[in-house]
Amino acid sequence: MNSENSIRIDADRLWRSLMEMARIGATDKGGVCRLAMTDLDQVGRNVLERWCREIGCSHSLDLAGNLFIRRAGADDGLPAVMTGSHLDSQPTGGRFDGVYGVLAGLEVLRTLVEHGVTTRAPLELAVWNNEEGSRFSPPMMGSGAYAGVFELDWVYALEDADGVTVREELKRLEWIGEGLGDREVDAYFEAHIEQGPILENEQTTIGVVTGAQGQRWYELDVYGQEAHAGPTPMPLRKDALVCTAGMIQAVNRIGLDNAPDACATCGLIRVVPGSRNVIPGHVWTSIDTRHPDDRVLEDMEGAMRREFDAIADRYGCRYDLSVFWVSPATPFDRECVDLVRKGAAQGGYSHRDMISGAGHDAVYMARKVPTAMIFVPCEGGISHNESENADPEDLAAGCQVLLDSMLARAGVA
Ligand code: HGY
Ligand code: MN
Ligand code: MN
Repeated sequence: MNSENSIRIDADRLWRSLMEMARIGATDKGGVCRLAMTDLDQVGRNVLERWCREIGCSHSLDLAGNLFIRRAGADDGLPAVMTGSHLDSQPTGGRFDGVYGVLAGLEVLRTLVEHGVTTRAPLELAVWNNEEGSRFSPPMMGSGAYAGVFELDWVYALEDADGVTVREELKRLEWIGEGLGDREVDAYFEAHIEQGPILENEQTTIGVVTGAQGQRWYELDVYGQEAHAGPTPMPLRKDALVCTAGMIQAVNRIGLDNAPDACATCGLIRVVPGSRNVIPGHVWTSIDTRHPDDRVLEDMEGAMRREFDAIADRYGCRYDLSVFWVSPATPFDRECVDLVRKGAAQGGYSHRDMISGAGHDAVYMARKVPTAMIFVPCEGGISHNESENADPEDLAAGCQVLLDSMLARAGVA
């Protein structure tokens, strides 16, 4: 590709666009908070749409609030080669998670316009709605609706912590477009920071992502008995929070027991009634488990249930463990993965095959069209953290591989 494709992306222009987008929802600690379907999410889209209009691209929305930017191909009737990612962030998110994939896609379009190159097939850049699943769970909501994983009415009824629904927010923002999942797409490539330490530790520039690991998210409700924190003797208590603490330790231990590939995280906890001098009677906790092999995830769930039975008995509590969301381990398309690997090799970038530890919109797009991802390192492997950082040269390398992969797939007129 690179032997044929001599056009190079503009690394400085990519970095400038990333830093300009990072100002929208910027936090004091150098990160961003741009929660899905908030006014700041809209401001980010306004900036992107302005940049896309400047290079003559059109844009449209679908019924799930996903945004699509399109650059016509010489043979515009062909299915599009698509790239994309997300602009929404975690509450204490970083400047690159998701944004990098969107702005690397913009840089590909800007580069082609600048060099007067038209692809044979049209190109599309997708901004998926609510990838993070922080304000409205589950994650990858927009791409999941697009891929038919989530029913649209179910998505519309999802509520945030204040009881606001997705439908209300989409209407307020005027993000309810037309169609869902029916775009003519030939292949999908997504660039993203790795969000883990492998590439940096190995001083490797490009991750050739061959698939994504499986995820199983649960909701754990533990029920004890509310009682006065003063007169209630310790042996007589049914303390739902102490019981939950034991279960959280068990979740962590089960993750460690399935090392090196398993992950297990409790990220959210709600204590009822949440008063200093009342023994908690009910505790709700989120559990996020991940592994490249779905069978191991099943085994981890069995181990959790066995350990929770014993812990609940010990503390005189009862519990309910419900499966909230499952994303099976997803292999990416061999041909598309080969294009990424070839792009990295021809660009002279060090590269290695790897599995994605995080979920991405590409996981759902892989259910619809041939899909692959391009990873670049991030500092210390840290992400979902305001200190998230990446090297401009690595970001440019990933963007160049994205350009070369898309050109190879879409052809040049
Ligand atoms: O949770 C994930 O893997 C993604 O960052 N939403
Ligand atoms: Mn992301
Ligand atoms: Mn993320």
